[in-house]
Amino acid sequence: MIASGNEIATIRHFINGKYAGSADGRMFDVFDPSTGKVYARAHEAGREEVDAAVQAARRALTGPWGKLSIEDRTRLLYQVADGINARFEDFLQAECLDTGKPWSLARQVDIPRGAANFKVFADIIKNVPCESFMTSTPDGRGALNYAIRSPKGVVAVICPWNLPLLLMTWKVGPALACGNTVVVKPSEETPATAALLGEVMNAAGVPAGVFNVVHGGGHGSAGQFLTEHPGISAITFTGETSTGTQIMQAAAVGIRDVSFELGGKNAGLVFADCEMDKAIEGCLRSVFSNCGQVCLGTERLYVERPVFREFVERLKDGARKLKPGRPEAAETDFGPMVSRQQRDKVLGYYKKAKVEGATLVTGGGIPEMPVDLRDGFWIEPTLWTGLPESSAVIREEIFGPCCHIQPFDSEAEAVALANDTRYGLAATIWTENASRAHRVAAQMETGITWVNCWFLRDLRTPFGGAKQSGIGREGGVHSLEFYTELRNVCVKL
Ligand code: NAD
Ligand code: 6OD
Repeated sequence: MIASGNEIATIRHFINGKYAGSADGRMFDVFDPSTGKVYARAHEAGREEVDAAVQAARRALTGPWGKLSIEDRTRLLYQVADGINARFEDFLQAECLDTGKPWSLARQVDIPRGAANFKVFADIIKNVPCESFMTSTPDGRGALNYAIRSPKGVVAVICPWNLPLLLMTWKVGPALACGNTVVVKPSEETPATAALLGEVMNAAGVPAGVFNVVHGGGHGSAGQFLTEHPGISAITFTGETSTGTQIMQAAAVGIRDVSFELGGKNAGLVFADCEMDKAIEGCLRSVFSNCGQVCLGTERLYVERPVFREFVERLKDGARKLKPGRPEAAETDFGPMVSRQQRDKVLGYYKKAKVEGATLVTGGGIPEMPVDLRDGFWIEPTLWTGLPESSAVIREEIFGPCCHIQPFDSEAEAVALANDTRYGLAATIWTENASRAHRVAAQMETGITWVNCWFLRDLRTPFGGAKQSGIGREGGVHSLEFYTELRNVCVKL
């Protein structure tokens, strides 16, 4: 897969159990965001490679994979999870080369979740009950109705760059557990771990064609070709809301089902009765983890006025202590942005905040880095106060390590401010008043609300976005709703 040459590695598609290049030889550069240097070149799929992957996936549905019992299928998924763990260091290196994220973060979050996503859904599918009804009939003998789940077919899995392995396997795990086959299109920024997963699938004995990967971009490239392919039965997508609109249009042709996890502009509400140490620690994570490139991250903080000054000072101190540096260094806890383009976008918001009259609490630019990291896509963690709610910085998803902090005077005002957005992905509430916590949580127009924590995940729970942050829910049995076709059988007795 990543065939190391002298310097630059090569990343190939994984189709029908084999690594392959593109017929027309088209390739694109893959950057190490910490140095800004090209570290690999990936083959770019045209319609031909996408078609080969979809055809392989379609054939695999009726091959040995389709004939496996649930026990045998889930055993294979356990072997995939074990295979990821066995090659933990390879996945760690690949993920951190692609994203620049600190090894400490990927070691704790991304790679373990990559394995867990297979085990959890293997367990869930084994234990899912079957719905049944006894129905009365005029002859008094009745009928038995029962529902059975069958795979949807070939699922297209289209992924973003921020948590590449975690978010890909979060879809591939349940899709395979339900008996589907998949064609994955990882982000063009971060193709490495998807490609590496092919080796693990082969080693685990997953039949050829069940898991396929094609590389390339979105519009006018592999992403678009995949979503338009008539052999695709359903599309699961994580990414920007505007991309979701395009994919939904493609899915409309042939009436294919979609599951979308999209953008967010998540609010954090800090009440004066919070435990301040806990709130500061949690908000530092929710604003700055993964260099702010987490869809669930907080970009708007509303703080009750009596503790506003203290909160801003302490969050500033915490932000200033974050250490950018080499991803592998033990002391590094702050990585670069994924690409120059993404950094330029975020720096654009830093400029806008200045023009709109924000008070800069900390950051606002590019940090000084050692010579070998100077061309990396580094950016300063940034906090502002003083902007009106109409500001672009408060209304639009930035997806960077920055947050605006605003005081509030009443619970009702805090709820109204949090909900005043077209997005509805996540909210966090910091309070030690349990009644307030439940009351406010119930009013959040979001798919997930965390109280006194952030990104604490139980994979059995429903996950997804309200409003323009998504369509559908995945997680636990909710994933089965998307990845299976529920069919009813009615037997006259
Ligand atoms: P993006 O929408 O630009 O790209 C995501 C994927 O879609 C990439 O693989 C890309 O190549 C592909 N793509 C782009 N245009 C396409 C098209 N027309 N047809 C088919 N595929 C296409 O998103 P991104 O920049 O990679 O990721 C950042 C965004 O993802 C942010 O908005 C963030 O909030 C969102 N996100 C959401 C969640 C969630 O769980 N809700 C999780 C992570 C990221
Ligand atoms: O934890 C998950 O399952 C999940 N989908 C996280 C999304 C993070 C967004 O950046």
